[in-house]
Amino acid sequence: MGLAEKVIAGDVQAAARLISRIEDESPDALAEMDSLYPRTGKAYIVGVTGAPGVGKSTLTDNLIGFFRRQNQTIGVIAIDPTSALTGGALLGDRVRMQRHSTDPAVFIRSLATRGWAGGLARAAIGAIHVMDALGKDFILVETVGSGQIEIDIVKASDTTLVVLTPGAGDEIQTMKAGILEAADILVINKADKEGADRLKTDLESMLTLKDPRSEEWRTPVVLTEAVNDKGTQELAGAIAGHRDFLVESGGMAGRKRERAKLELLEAVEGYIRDFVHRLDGGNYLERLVDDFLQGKTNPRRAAREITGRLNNKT
Ligand SMILES: Nc1nc2c(ncn2[C@@H]2O[C@H](COP(=O)(O)OP(=O)(O)OP(=O)(O)O)[C@@H](O)[C@H]2O)c(=O)[nH]1
Ligand SMILES: [Mg+2]
Repeated sequence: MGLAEKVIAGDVQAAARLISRIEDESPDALAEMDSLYPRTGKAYIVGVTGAPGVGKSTLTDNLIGFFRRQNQTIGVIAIDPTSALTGGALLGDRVRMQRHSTDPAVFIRSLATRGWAGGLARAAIGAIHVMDALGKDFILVETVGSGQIEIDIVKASDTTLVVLTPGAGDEIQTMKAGILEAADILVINKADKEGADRLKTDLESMLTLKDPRSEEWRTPVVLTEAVNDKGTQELAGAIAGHRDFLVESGGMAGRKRERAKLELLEAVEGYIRDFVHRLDGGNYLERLVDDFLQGKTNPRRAAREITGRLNNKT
């Protein structure tokens, strides 16, 4: 039996192995994925994003607990785009979600950046598919709010939670830069701290300003106190509400389409990258770089030349 078949049969170890191979960008992993696709599309994907330390992992842990009480099975993917620099692999996340680490219905996996940023998004989407094919009902994807990876993960999710904390004036700035639009649900965690209600009022007025009479989804603002498992039920209720909205409005199809597009583009980029790196045993790329440095070519011309080689497949 291949890894994919084992995953479909519910083999957790095979799933872990397949995700590692996807992370390593191993070609046989991509081949395994081919047989996995027909078995995906059932899981509901929730992205959890926000600045470092706002309580994403604690909230995720609470949501796992809530969904488990409803007999749902859970996959968790924790993404750390900075861990390649720090060398740490989300030790904190592991510790905070340990409560569920022995529950066979919960599958937790962290992913770290190894190469270029696009590779991480690709690995994350691969891991989502594996957990989906494994039969998980919900997949929670935790990512630190920074840059492109976050945006890609937002695109990959059905419901995106953006987590804030009171006293975060600069976070509202970040949101103005676009993350507000990306949030399906805003979570104010650490509601035990001063200023939570004020932040809620501020956010709600910003949201009203955004689209006063819109018939679209109205982003709810949910207060939580994750360390004390408070607000979890409200949060889970908001997720269920958004899911219902997506199903009724037809928005679910749009998200799936967005996800498929992202994945296709990542695959194409990866394919071309690999192709260029392998051309003439790697010499071709080096020659192009030499030519560029010596002013004999430019990136646009080089790109056209590469496309030519791609056409001839030599
Ligand atoms: N006071 C208070 N502290 C909290 C609350 N929720 C989480 N914390 C604490 O905040 C710290 C960070 O929590 P995490 O869940 O690790 O936050 P995170 O967003 O996953 O952090 P990174 O993954 O490092 O970005 C921990 O010390 C938590 O105990 C809360 O509701 N109130
Ligand atoms: Mg965390």
